[in-house]
Amino acid sequence: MNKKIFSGVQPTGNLHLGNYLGAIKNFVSLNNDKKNKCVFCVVDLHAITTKQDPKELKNNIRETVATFVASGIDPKRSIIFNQSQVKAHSETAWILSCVARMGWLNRMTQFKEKAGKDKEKASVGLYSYPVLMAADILLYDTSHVPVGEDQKQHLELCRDIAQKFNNDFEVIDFFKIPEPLIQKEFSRIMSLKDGSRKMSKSEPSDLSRINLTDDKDQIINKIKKAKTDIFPLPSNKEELKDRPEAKNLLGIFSSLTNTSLDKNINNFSGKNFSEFKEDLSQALVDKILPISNEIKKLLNEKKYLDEILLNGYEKANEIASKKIKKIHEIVGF
Ligand code: AQP
Repeated sequence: MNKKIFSGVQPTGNLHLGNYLGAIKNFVSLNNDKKNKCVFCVVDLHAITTKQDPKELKNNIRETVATFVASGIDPKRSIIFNQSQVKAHSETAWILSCVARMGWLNRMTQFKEKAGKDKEKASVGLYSYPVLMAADILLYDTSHVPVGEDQKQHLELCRDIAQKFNNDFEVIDFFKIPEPLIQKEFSRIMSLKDGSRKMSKSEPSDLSRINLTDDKDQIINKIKKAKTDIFPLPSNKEELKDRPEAKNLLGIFSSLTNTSLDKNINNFSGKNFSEFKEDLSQALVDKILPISNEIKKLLNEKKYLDEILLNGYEKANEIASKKIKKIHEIVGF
C-alpha cells in the first residue's frame, strides 16, 4: 500500500535515544520505501509551548534537520520543513480548535504530566498543542503517523477531530482519518536513571539519556552509571515485569540490534549487568556514534541545512495552501 506519512519532532535540543528508537528509526525505513510519500516536520510552533531561548531555538531547528539527515532520511526523497514557515498550520489549528471539545482535551495525559501540579501556570499553547498536532497531520492527507507510544492519545484525538469536522460540515472523507504507526515493541524508551520514567529531553540529569550527539566516552560512561537492580539478568519475560530497568536496557539492546527480546533474554540469562552493559555500550557506539559524528559535521554546513528547509518549505507549502483554501470554502469564509 502507498502510504502518506507525516511526523514531527520538536526542536527543543538534546534529541535522544528515545526519539531515535521510538520515532526517527521508523522514519528512516519509511523514507527508504519508494512507495511512500513522507513529510517530516521540525515542529517549532510546538516547541514554544514551553519557554525557549530564541537563539538556541534557531540552532536547535538546524540540529533537528541535521539529525534527520544524519540518521538516514534523504531530503531528496522526503519533505523536511519547518512548521512555522507554512502558515496554514497555525490557521488550521485555530479552525480545528473550534471543532475540538474541551472535554476531549481535558483527558490528555501528556498535558497533565507536563503541566504538573501548577497547571494554572501552564501556557494555553501547551493545553491546545494536540489540536495543532491534528492540523499538522490533516493538512497533508496523511494515511500513517509514525510516533512513539507517548503520542498515541494525541493521535486518537486527531482522528476524533477529523471525524467531527467531516460530520459537522457534511464533507465525508475531506479529512483523511490517519492511522498511528507505533512499533509493537520498544516504543517507549525509559530513563537510564529510573525505569518507570520516559527518557526525555527535559529531564534535568543528562545521565538519564543518551543524546544523539554524545561521543563514545559519554555513551560508555552513561551505560556504566545506568540504574540496574541487584539480580543477574532474567531467564524469562515474566521476570521482567517487576524489573523496569532490566526490561528497558534489554529492550534498548534488542531495538538497536534488531533482534528479539526472547533471543536476548536467552543469551544474557544469568549474566551480571556489568557483562551485559559492555555489549550494550558496544551496540550503542556502533549505532549512535556514526550519527553523532555526522550531526556534528552537518552543523558546520549551515547553508546546506537551510537549503533543505527552504526546499521542503516550498513543497509543503504547496500542499498545505491547497488544503487550507478548501477548508476556507467549507467553513464559509
Ligand atoms: N522516551 C521515548 N521513547 C520512545 N519514543 C519517544 N519519543 C519521545 N520520547 C520517547 C518520540 O519522539 C518523537 C519526537 O518527540 P518530540 O520531540 O516531539 O517530543 P516529546 O515526545 O515531548 O519528547 P521528549 O523527549 O519527551 O521531550 P520533553 O522532555 O520536552 O517532553 C515523538 O514521536 C515521540 O513519541
